[in-house]
Amino acid sequence: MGKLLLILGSAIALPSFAAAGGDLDISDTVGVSFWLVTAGMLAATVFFFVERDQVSAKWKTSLTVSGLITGIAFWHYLYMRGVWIDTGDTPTVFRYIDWLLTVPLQVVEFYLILAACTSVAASLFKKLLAGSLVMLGAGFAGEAGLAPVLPAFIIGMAGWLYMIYELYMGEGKAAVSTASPAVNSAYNAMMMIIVVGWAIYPAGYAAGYLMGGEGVYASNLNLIYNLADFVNKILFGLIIWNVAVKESSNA
Ligand SMILES: *C/C=C(C)/C=C/C=C(C)/C=C/C1=C(C)CCCC1(C)C
Repeated sequence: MGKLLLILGSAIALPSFAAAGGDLDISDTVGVSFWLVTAGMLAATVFFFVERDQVSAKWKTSLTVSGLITGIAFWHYLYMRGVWIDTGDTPTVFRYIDWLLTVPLQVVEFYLILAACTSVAASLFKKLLAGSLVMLGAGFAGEAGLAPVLPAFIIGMAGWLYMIYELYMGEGKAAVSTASPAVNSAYNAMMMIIVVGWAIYPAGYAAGYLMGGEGVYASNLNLIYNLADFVNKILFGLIIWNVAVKESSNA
């Protein structure tokens, strides 16, 4: 374990030097937020992997997935903050590559929470995955200038709302009705994340692209996306960790 972390640490240290450009300006709020979230992602990654030892077997995979999510995000944040600080541009492609990897992993996480208590059909996983790909594909098309921003937004929203529908009304709801209180609190946390936490992303898109005129409000966009990543990757992982520790000490 110790060796593993050392290897991981040295591998990820490389781009942190490569990506660091000029100094961070104190008035660059967005740059500061990139920096804070980068550090938070690293800390969270180490934390989730180390804490695997504290929880019972069925929760270990959840913590592994949480650590992978923050680890992948850490890697991308090293580059994204470099792009922002050096050029002031929005790192759209890095951002979406990160989401393309981490959003399906969050869907895996949702699925694992449900699977911890009951047998959930694999079809639920496929539906959630499909919804998330529509959401991200449309969002990317809008942000990269491949499609007009408003229609892309509406299609992306439809993908997201479909996922909420499946979890609330569809198979997800049925799956938790007989679960333990701890699994229920993990399920409720998960619903909070996908409904409230994820809502920060379309709010960021709207504040960036839908404020009228041709302008793109890059500061709004990046600041809100960074906040959203902090909430959805780090806080969500901590909620799962908390439930896992409680469940494990009761067992
Ligand atoms: C770790 C990264 C996560 C959890 C990213 C989540 C991203 C979203 C929930 C994005 C949602 C969007 C819409 C609902 C509408 C179209 C624009 C998006 C892609 C920002």
